[in-house]
Amino acid sequence: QLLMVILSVTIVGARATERAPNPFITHMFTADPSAHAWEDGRLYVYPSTDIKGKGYRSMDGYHVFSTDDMVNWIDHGEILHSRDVEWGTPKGGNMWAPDCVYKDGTYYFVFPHRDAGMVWELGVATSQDPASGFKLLGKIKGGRTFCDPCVFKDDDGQVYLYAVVKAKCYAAKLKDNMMEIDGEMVHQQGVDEHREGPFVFKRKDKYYMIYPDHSKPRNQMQYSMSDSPLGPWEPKGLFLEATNVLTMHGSIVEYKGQWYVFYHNGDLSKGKSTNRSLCFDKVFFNEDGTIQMVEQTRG
Ligand code: FUB
Repeated sequence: QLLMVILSVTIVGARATERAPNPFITHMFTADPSAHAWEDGRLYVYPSTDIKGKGYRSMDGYHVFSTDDMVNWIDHGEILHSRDVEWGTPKGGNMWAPDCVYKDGTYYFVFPHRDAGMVWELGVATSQDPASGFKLLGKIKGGRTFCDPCVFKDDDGQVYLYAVVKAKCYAAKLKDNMMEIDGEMVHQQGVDEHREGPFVFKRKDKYYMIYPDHSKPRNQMQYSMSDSPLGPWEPKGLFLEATNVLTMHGSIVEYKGQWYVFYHNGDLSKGKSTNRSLCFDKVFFNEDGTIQMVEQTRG
């Protein structure tokens, strides 16, 4: 098994620069990046996979990527595929934006996948390793019809689930078993421009929710701040302009003292909205905690 793991790891970038150029994953199409700095000192990114020449319903399988220097990225290979999900649609595909959270020695990978009736369910797979060995645990009770999950762990160990129905964001505590919602998913107030793909992080006792908005023709990234993980949220506006694809989806993480935003663009597909590629850029905060406009780098 060790040999399998070693063989499945691919070095995808190695340059004598301060950072990998955007897009930083170039050997396959990837979207909706959820980035986390785990206890082993590496930065991991959990995106969804776009399939060349195909649409959103064909999105299938999840890879994990990691780095320890923002230059050299490793593709750890596929950690989960629709064929591994016994309650999923027999058509396969329909594996959209995931997230991952580390709790009590286990990595919980949470992903939206359509069931046999083509209804979205939130699945959970677990592993003791951040980038391999994930096994399906089941689906979150009460997670039916929700999509684009975000799982945020607060400093006290409580995990919160955020997810989307009809362009509205809902959230609740997850029980310790990570398979049940504690109470009910509650509509989040103060994220009025929200469209999909919420991501929550904490900085200096403030909670931030970033989310794609309804901007036409291409979504942009806005954010809201709160003193509580379940809001109410105060809208703070735009911090990341649209790229050259219709959707926007991303995450913010601190790694080695620098904050980064991860998102996707269409630079490797001439702007095809269903063939996206991962990018990252530095994020800076003002004294009052608000986020400065991000300078998008290309190439
Ligand atoms: O990638 C498929 C869907 O497009 C995601 O779930 C949305 O957030 C949007 O990026």
